Amino acid sequence: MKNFELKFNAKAIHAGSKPCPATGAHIGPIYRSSTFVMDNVEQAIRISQGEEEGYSYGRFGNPTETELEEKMAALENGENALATASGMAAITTTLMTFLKNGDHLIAGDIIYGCTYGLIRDILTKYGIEVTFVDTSDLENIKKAIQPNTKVIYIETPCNPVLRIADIGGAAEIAHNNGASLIVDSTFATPFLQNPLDLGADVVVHSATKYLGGHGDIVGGIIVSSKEIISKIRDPHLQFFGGIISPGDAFLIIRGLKTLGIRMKAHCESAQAVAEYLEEHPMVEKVYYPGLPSHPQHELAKKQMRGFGGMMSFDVKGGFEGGKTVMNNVKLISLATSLGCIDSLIQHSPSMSHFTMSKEERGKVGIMEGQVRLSVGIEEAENIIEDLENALEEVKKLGV
Ligand code: LCS
Repeated sequence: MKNFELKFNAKAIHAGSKPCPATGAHIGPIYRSSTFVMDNVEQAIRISQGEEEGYSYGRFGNPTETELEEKMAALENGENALATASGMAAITTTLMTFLKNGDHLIAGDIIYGCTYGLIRDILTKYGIEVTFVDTSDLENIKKAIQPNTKVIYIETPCNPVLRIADIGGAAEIAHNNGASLIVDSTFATPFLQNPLDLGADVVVHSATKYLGGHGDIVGGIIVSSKEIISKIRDPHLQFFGGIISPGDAFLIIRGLKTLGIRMKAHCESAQAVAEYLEEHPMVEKVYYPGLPSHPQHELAKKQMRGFGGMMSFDVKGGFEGGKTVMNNVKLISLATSLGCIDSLIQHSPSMSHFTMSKEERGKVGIMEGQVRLSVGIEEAENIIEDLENALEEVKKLGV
């Protein structure tokens, strides 16, 4: 029989998943168990010393978690993966594995607000030096390199203004200077980009978003080489303890099986919505990598296989204009988070980026009235009709 290479959906459905070995149940069970029974003490010793593969305690690993990790490793073309309690657990555990007192970290100046807060307030407390730069220009990264730079951390596309960083270029700078590149690829998902293929050392995701896809779990994933994952798992995740629950791992596994078809629908609707908004007289600016007006549109075309479901836009009338849109949509929910099957709208300064001060946000162009839209898989016509009605209310403000 000839071997064949699995395409994205086939991988998402089959990688890591198998029927229950005990009962033959088609869908593997959720292994709800905090500990695992040993045959004898000799086996307990072999497992604890890594001489035998096996499960011993829930915080060290669980078969449902393994199924998720194998699936994500396959989708990101990584050797191994590690599932965590949240995207933030994935990020903190990875950064704490790579960095120690006296090291220097270069991070994007526009990234998810809690990641920004973690780096600015917590890592610096442990003697880690930090430089925030606009990572959409490789020159800024080059200029920030110091002899003690150990990590370059980028988010691409970035939250909330969808700036794109050149993953291959950033990896080259990192590796020429003895540093590692960590990429938060939450907005892209493995359907649209594979950072490890472009040279990144580690890719992290908030699985709460597109990977789960249905807004019913909080989780995170780290994908990398076997060696790096094993360092992050043992001892860092084992000691920090931010593991995923088996029930949440199961829902992410289920979500991943339809990631490909969902992402296609997100991309298609988002492109139509972005084009509509860009033409609207009450909208000042649209931030979406699928628009030729986006400053890194060409890079996005090269590095990604589509432009995703996320966008931000500035409404005429500043805060009043943006607020009027967010308070008048009906189909779209006013809620933070993103990547759900249903469309969500939010006020970035007060919701996803509350940890940044007004001055910090102002410096990097997160406008006070800015609206972020996570375009769901509803038909674009309906999303546009909802926005049209809300934008009519902005016209009435006379701005
Ligand atoms: N990375 C990115 C790019 C994110 O957008 C988020 C959360 C995280 C990491 C953290 O993941 P979590 O721990 O929440 O699973 N972004 C959110 C947002 O924009 N609104 O609410 C959460």
